[in-house]
Amino acid sequence: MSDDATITKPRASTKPKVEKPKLYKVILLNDDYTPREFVVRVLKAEFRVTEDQAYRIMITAHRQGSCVVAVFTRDVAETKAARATDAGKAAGFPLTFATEPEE
Ligand code: TYC
Repeated sequence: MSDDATITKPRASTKPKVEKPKLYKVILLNDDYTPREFVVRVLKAEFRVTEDQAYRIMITAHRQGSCVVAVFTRDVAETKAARATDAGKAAGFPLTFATEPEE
């Protein structure tokens, strides 16, 4: 063995082996044209919320301009937002669901 050989002791790692995935919010945006009942129907179908929860989310967006529907991994959030927005478009409404990373 050479003189300058150094032995490094392995240290206990503090880095988690499994990274937790970043989460994304799906946000419902208000508009002046989509009927309230239609918004409720889309929320129930795409996000599996109850009538009561869907109504509260819809009325919050209606009054405040937007409302967080739920948080998911990026892929799921983007897919659900796109599907829900497409459901509005297919019926001729400007209903929009956006996504945004959580802090
Ligand atoms: N503002 C719409 C109306 O008065 C209803 C509505 C609520 C539309 C929430 C979109 O995200 C929305 N018919």
